[in-house]
Amino acid sequence: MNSGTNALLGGANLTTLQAHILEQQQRNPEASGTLSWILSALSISAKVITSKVRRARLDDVLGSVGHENVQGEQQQKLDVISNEVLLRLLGGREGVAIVASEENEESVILRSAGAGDRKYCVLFDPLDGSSNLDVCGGVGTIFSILRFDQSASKPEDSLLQPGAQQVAAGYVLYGSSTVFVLSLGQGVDMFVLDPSIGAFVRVAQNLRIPAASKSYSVNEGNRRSFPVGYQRYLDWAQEHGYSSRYVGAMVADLHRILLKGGVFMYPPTAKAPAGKLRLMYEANPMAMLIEQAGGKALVAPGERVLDVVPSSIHQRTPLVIGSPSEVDHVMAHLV
Ligand code: AHM
Ligand code: MG
Repeated sequence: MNSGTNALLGGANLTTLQAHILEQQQRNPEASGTLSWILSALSISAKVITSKVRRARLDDVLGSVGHENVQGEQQQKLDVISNEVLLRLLGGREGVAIVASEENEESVILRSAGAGDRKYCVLFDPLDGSSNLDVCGGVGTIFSILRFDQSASKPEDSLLQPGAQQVAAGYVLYGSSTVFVLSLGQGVDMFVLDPSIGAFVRVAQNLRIPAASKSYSVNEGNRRSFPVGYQRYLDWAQEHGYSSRYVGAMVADLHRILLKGGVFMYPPTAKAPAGKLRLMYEANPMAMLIEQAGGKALVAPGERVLDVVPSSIHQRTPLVIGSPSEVDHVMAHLV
């Protein structure tokens, strides 16, 4: 490669998400390529959703369903559109047995596996924090991939596995750029969508979360209905010079925490006594990513998010997640 081409590519080591996935596949002699195809569907979905998010105001797909755009067409909300994009693209991949989405009450059984087939279940929140869209704030897609369990008595039961069994997890943040963060269980890698070439380019490998940072992220408007331990923690943090940062879209808040450190919490509240966030497609994938980056994700003192055995796909959970020392500080006030 000559120096001109090199400069054009921003250095000789340009690795796309696609190439990264193939690299990982080649490292595993047992890999059949099925998971790579599923990840490629997620990568294409992220590009399609990026273009929809960037045009949301122009296409008048903000706010609620059931109104017309300037051309007099009925518009669907962007989270419904994002859901359809993911369902369609994942539905076209032979290796996907079941998909479950925040937007669908029931999981969608696409195909059950025959003996010897290696198939997967994909769970996702298509557009997390979508109310942020109305104000041009960051929103995200979160996904979790589990092996399809052939021994489950009903196909849906195959989904009810603890997060520790996730094969892969990731999120896409549609912010000032589109970022794809992925873990296949061996660290966390980050990719940025280069709009000029239409590809996700690897920008960081084996990300490590800072061990500590004096920053917490919580909806403090709910403070008076938090269990008393969280209120004690907030008093302590404020006495110790902590900053507060809260976007209101978990993907954006946790992306900041992954890179800069801190702790994110969604405790039980009067309105959401079991917590607001969903275990299987919000807390579990984020917990896998943060743990893989050296952080912690707990439901309560000594209780890892990833060890919770789910009883339903839409179940909620309290969540304390982020830099290991910061999660420990919260937990010290909960006991
Ligand atoms: P959603 O899946 O309906 O978008 O809700 C999840 C979002 C998270 O992204 C965010 O952290 C949280 O809800 C914000 O909730 P609140 O407005 O109660 O603070
Ligand atoms: Mg959500």
